[in-house]
Amino acid sequence: MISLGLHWKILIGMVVGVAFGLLAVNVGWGEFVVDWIKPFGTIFINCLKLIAIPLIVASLIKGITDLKDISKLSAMGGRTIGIYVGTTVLAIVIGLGIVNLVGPGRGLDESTRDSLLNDFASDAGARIDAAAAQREAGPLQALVDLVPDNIVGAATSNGNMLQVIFFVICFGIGLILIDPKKAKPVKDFFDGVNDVILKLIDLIMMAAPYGVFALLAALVVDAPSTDLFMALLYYSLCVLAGLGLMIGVVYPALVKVFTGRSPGFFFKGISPAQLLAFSTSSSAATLPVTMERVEEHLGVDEEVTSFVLPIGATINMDGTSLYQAVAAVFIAQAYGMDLDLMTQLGIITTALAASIGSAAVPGAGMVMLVIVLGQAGIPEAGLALIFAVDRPLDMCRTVANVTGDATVAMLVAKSVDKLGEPQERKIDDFYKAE
Ligand code: DAS
Repeated sequence: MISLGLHWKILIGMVVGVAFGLLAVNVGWGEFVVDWIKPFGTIFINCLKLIAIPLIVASLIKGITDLKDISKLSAMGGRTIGIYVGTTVLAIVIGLGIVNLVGPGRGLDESTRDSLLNDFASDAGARIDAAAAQREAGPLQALVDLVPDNIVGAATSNGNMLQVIFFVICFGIGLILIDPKKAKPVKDFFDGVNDVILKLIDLIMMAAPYGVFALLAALVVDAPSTDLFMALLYYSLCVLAGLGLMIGVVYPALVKVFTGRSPGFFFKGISPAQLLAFSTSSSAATLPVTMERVEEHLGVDEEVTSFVLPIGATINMDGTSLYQAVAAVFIAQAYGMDLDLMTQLGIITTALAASIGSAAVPGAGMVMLVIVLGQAGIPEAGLALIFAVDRPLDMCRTVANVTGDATVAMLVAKSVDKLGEPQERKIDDFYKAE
């Protein structure tokens, strides 16, 4: 009996899911898929999101208390944020280069543009309202939002991981500063919780092939018509080309140059997390697996993964920022607008801020795109033009987001000498058939 690695089992689940979805569409089983199969995909994602917060709390406290020295925390923090901003700005510049070179919006004929605007105006309006609520808040609101006034509320509300991270970092620092004899039982408790959660990840990942089967079968059934794809083909190809450059060239090159690890080693280690990011379109749901893969298969010490990855999942979204830059210029082109250099440079800063503000959940990048449009003077209603193909592009940009986080974790680990050999834990034993 051949024993397939986790990534192969997930890949098979995805392929069979797409095939089954296509079959369902052609034989009229769409409703059956939505009612009886899609729920299992939702349950799978919920299981992953369920353990994300406990994992962040336990691993971050363990990681910080292992540091024993707060100056190392600030050194690691500075490097982490610096590299995150650097890779995000690079992603935006790549996106702007491609969309200006190809000009996909200039080729969009008026009738298609107007029908897209009509067909998706209400959906776009809902996203615009969601973003407008965030935009009204003022320049320092993001900073204010970092500090929760109620940790239970922060931990339970969706996408508020940054507030949990803020509290846990404060708690970990407090733990370092108190009497070690008093701190030890607390630290041991969280060490134990951390191990339990990692074991739960193993168990949940046994269902991954079935979970992604359900997610992709449902996605194919819900997919928009092919003529919409054809109308937005060039726009989609610009986004995919940029994401492909980041995932296939930039990240493996950074890993090779700064850590000496080969692209093959990197992709073998991170691919199950990438496939999960693709299937779930959620960095938050993928985070537990990203942390497990980066630690166990890419050799990054837990002190680094527990700090770098939860923060990365919420504020480092290279794929999203690239998509926002391409989408903004595409919409401007579709309206016949020519954006001058200063406006495009402005897009770099607003896409950086918008990607940091995007929650790690499906569709968040499109909501925050409204901020980029607003700053550049591009009609926000133009969101309707790209609504139809947002979900498949969201799947791809989430893969870039997760891959970028793993890359930065390796670079930061190397810089603080915490990059070792992978300890291929027994997780794969679950999948090795007897
Ligand atoms: N789906 C988001 C994520 O989880 C990215 C996005 O919406 O752009 O990373």
